[in-house]
Amino acid sequence: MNFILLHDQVAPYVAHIQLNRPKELNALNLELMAEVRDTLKELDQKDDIRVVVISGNEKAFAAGADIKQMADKTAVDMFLIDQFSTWDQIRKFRKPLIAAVSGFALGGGCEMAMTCDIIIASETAKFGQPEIKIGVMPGAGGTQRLTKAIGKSRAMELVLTGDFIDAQEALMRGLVSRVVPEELFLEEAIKLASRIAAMSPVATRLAKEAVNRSFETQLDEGLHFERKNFYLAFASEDQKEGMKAFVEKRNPDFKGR
Ligand code: DAK
Repeated sequence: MNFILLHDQVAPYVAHIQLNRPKELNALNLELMAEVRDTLKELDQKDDIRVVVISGNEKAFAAGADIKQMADKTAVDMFLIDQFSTWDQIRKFRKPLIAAVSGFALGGGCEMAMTCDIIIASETAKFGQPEIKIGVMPGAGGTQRLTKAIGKSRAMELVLTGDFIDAQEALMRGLVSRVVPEELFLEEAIKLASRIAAMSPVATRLAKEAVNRSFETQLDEGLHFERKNFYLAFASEDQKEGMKAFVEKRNPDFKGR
């Protein structure tokens, strides 16, 4: 791997993917995206990984797709490259995925963070969809996910001006779940991942799917989907173990079955 680093077992059952093009502020070139896609695919299959944290460094989560790589592309080039299937792989990752964001999360970087399940932001995080400034518009879900997260008016303003919002505003508007000191952003994300990794991996996946459904469908369909997954949780050994452990006043020992 050239453009990302994979840190396995940074805590029990937790893997950390670090975007690693620091000189380019982690601009998402095609090669980096392919590495993220392939790594997630592998981690999805590994029984000893239950939660994944994805981060950049203090200065940048990612400053967007690689503009230098895209600059000369035609519409047909973009169509043939079909980056959407790579982005869809991130969306389809079945285990909880936490974005630990410090510094710039712009354009595709903001979209990647929003494609994750939870965003933990450092105080220095800056979010934005500045594509409009380079003559395009968000292409990896930004117009949809940002609007759902922060509301139409502010999302429209950001998408149409390319302005950034800081971590505090992102928190106030519900784009991120927590703001932490810059020096702790990764540690806090890993701590959260560890807490989630201690839960039943069956139940966490089912719950993730159901929450995402609420984001992607109307309430009726979302509730229907939630109910089906709720029933399915009762088919797992982990549900039996979890509830039995509660009754017996001990910690559960989840096996992922
Ligand atoms: N692409 C390529 N290089 C980038 C980059 C980017 N997005 N962002 C920064 N860099 C490079 C700079 O060119 C510079 O390289 P050198 O000149 O040193 O070689 C180096 O990183 C450091 O950047 P700066 O010198 O500019 O650093 P500053 O601190 O002064 O400024 C900045 C930081 C983040 C404000 C600035 O770098 C900036 O405005 N960057 C561009 C932000 C941006 O416009 N992002 C949106 C890009 S468009 C798709 C999916 C997704 C997308 C498209 C299609 N499909 C599924 C089809 C997404 C599109 C986008 O994200």
